[in-house]
Amino acid sequence: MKKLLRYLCVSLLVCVGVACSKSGIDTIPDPDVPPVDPLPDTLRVLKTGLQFPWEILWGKDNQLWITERNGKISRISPADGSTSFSQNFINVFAQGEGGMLGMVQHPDFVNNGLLYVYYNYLNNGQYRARVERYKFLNDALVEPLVLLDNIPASNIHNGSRLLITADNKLLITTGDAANTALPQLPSSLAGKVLRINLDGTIPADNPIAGNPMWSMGHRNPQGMVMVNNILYTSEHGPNIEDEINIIEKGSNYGWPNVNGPCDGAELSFCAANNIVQPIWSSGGSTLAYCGLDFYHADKLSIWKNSLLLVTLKDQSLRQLKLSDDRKSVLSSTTFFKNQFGRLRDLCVSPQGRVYIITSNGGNNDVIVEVGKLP
Ligand SMILES: [Ca+2]
Ligand SMILES: [Ca+2]
Repeated sequence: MKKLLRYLCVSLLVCVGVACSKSGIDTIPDPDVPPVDPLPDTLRVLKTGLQFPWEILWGKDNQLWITERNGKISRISPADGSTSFSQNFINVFAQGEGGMLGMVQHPDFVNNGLLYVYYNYLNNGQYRARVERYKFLNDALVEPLVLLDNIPASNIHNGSRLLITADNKLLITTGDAANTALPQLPSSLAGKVLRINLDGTIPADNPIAGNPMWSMGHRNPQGMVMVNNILYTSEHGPNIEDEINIIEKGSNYGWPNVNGPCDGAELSFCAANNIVQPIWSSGGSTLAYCGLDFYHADKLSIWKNSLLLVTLKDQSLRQLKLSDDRKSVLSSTTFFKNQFGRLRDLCVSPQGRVYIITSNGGNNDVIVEVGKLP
């Protein structure tokens, strides 16, 4: 009798918590199917107590995955903000703006558990970065495999967003690592968008044989998103002209000789080196452009067909409305100005909710869930 009562109680609880199937017990969600969206349409702080989170992504398992710069990777429930997995990596050396940074999951993560990270470490006392693959197995990230090593790093300008394309190439942004001589050198891994295969080999159709370089002349790109084969990056300018770029194979984006649009003394260098200019820039000041994503859901309908960009210094989210061909930005609208402090990154759920991470420090960083616009 006791057993039966307990069964009835559990069944009732399960039925109250989620939409019940007819049998009343078949409630384990299939990870391949995005769950129905049972959450109210609110703007809320989903999670508190984080320390400089750097990456947030919507996992293939319909959970939120984040990195924190001090060397931590965590999985967080989008329903209630609880942490269901967390692992610290002692091989990460956090210093200045460096540490555990970019992360992306393999498209088939649910079946193969493969996950790629970009982090800083010490190589014989030299500050460096690497791209490493892990396997998520029995609730642990195991079997590390270094795919790209010895990338120049510094206290500042480490780039380091990761993205996997539809044709299974891994794209990596790198900053100039505080050395402006490097972005214009094809032989250096710094100040580039890099492109490698998922096993770390170099694709045969890269611009230069045997070189992971895909594009050059970047200062500090900390946002990257691909939409229907158009690759966008966001990039920090020095004291003016943060940039949004469309990245084309083998192209030069100008840094340090050119900042923002080609003008004044830059014109001759631009003409001689076929510099690609940004499709959007911040003009005469910097906002500190950071995480970048694309929004096309019905939920927050005024954001449809827009790039969403978060900023650190300006402490805001910028909606960059795209043209129909998505090759240019039509307008910029500011949201959440000074509401949550510095904003590092964001992701979009299949239901059209937006999740933003802050970068304020003091173990006081949060995940904000946007299910409704102000
Ligand atoms: Ca540029
Ligand atoms: Ca310029």
